[in-house]
Amino acid sequence: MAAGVTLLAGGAGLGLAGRAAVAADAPSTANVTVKAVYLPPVVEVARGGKVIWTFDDGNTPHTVTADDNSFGSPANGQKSGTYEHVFDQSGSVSYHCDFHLGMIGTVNVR
Ligand SMILES: [Cu+2]
Repeated sequence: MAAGVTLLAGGAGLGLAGRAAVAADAPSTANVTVKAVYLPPVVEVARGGKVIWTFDDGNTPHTVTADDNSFGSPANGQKSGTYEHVFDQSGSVSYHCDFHLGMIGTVNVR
């Protein structure tokens, strides 16, 4: 396996002349804050990467529920703490909150 898989967030530090040809420039971890909306609503991770959602909306519970039900936080909602999921397949996965219509997000897996 090629060395050089880094944990760079965002694009910082790219452009090195000798950078290994890793499969993706996408970060291996992405963070989403769950308030009245998902912030940011669209994130990108490399295949095998992880998204961490942090619930931070006071007494209002939310869920992180894949539209195709391939992943999901507890169905009764979560008010604090985190939920995380590792994405092993490339593609785009949309998700939503079971409690709030229009509260939607997308994970793009490279
Ligand atoms: Cu919600």
